[in-house]
Amino acid sequence: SSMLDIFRAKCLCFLLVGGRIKSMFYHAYNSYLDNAFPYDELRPLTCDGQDTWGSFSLTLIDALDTLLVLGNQTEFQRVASILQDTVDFDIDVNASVFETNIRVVGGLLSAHLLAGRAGMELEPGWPCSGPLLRMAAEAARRLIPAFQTPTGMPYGTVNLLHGVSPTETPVTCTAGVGTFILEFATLSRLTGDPTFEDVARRALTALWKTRSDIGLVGNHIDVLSKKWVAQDAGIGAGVDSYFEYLVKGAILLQDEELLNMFHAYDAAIQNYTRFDDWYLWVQMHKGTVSMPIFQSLEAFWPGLQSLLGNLDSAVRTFQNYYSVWRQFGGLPEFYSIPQGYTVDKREGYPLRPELIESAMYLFRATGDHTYLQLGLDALESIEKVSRTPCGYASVKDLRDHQLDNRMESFFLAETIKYLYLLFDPTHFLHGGGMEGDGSWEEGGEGGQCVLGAGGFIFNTEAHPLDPAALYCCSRHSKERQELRDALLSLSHPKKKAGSQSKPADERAGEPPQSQSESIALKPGEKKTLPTLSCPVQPFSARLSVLGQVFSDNS
Ligand code: DMJ
Repeated sequence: SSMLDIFRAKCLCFLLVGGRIKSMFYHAYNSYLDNAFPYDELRPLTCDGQDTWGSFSLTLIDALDTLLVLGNQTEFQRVASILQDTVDFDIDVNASVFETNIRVVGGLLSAHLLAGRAGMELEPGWPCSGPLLRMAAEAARRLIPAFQTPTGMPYGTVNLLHGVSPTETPVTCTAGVGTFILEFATLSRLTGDPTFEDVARRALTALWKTRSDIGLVGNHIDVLSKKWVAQDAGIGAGVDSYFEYLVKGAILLQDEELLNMFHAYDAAIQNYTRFDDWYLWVQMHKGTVSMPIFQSLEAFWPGLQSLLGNLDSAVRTFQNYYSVWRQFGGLPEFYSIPQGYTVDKREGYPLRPELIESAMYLFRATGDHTYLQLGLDALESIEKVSRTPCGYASVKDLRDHQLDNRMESFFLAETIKYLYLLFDPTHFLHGGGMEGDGSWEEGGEGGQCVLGAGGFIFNTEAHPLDPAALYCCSRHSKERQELRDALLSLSHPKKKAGSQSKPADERAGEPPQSQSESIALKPGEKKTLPTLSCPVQPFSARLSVLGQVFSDNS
């Protein structure tokens, strides 16, 4: 019956609601282009633009993949080439390492991975190379100086041109340390350059070691001394996406260590912070309640729980959060649980996505129409309260519907994307290939990467990443490495090389290595040869490559 529910939902709701969500998107998007581009954000009350998180047309980068999600290939193509021509990371700007990663690196990575589906002209070697991937790597490279600390935990801010300022504060929030593995491992595995994944893992390991005796982490840490500067432990602001990335990193990278870390944290979180399916804030060493509040950022948690199969708990917590939405027509930044009301100075709703994101996962998991109802409520309130003649404005105060002159880029990247995906449960981004378009293969001779086959993992800014692409490209880069090792051992036969480059006779008796098996094709085996960046070549072809190398060197 849940299949039937999904089918009905698609037919009835999607036809009715999908168009309204698209209109919402284009009202905001066109206003940004007309009034704010090339600034980072639109100011929806004054109809102009401003730089906020850097100076890289942030809203356009963040919104790019949403264009494709809504089916607009031509605009995706146009914008992808505008960005290639106009965005420059060689700028004297102090940028948030965290925000630049999740919005810019994440946005460009997803656009790169979806470029084939968007009908872009692909360079040979895609998805293991391509202009958007190079842009993402370039942006990430500018963040790397922040990680050069004695602990490996990054500073929160970096100057994209000059690196970390000598006067920079060493205090970073927990999420600012632990929210890199998805983007950085994707970069490393697509490009073959391990640097990104290495720094992200080093930061994660360092953070893990700082947990308290009762298994909790605080809110802000000094990345030089490893001292916890803010000791509130919870699942919301300052921490949220650290937990999200342990779970999603485990899924994307098939990494049990990350999952084990999450499970250990989860045990402590459930034990010390959960009360009646709310999650409170507690002192990280003692477990005593420090703030009995719910924060709107925490609303991602039921979605994350559903990814782990903890549906009962997810459903109950979602109900709590949805009751707050119904009370105010949005989620206030802070909500006092004992008082059942907003908290002073935190009455705003900046058009955040988290509750809609959880609704999307929970509707997929349960088929329960409660989640569609939340989607309709969100659509109605945002239209009614936030719509202005040139965009949608953050709500400054949910009590009187005063507005702020800001439209954060995540409104187009996340809020609208998740809303659309909630009502389109057979969308290709949900995976599963229900309509036969769940996977997509590179065309032509080099068509070796089957994409989308394992579904997609959304980064914390709702940019989808494709595990199949990571797998495919890292396989190819391992093969490249083997080829390099083989070349080295032939040109320096006596030089001691790594185990990968042991001569063939020494390898006899060892279990066959699947990587090398895939390099050498059996005689007569039919396998189309990929491009140079995917060197799955028969042995004879490798010899000719060797020949070229030798003659070049001689
Ligand atoms: C987004 O930038 C991301 O979702 C981040 O994880 C939290 N803050 C905003 C949305 O609320």
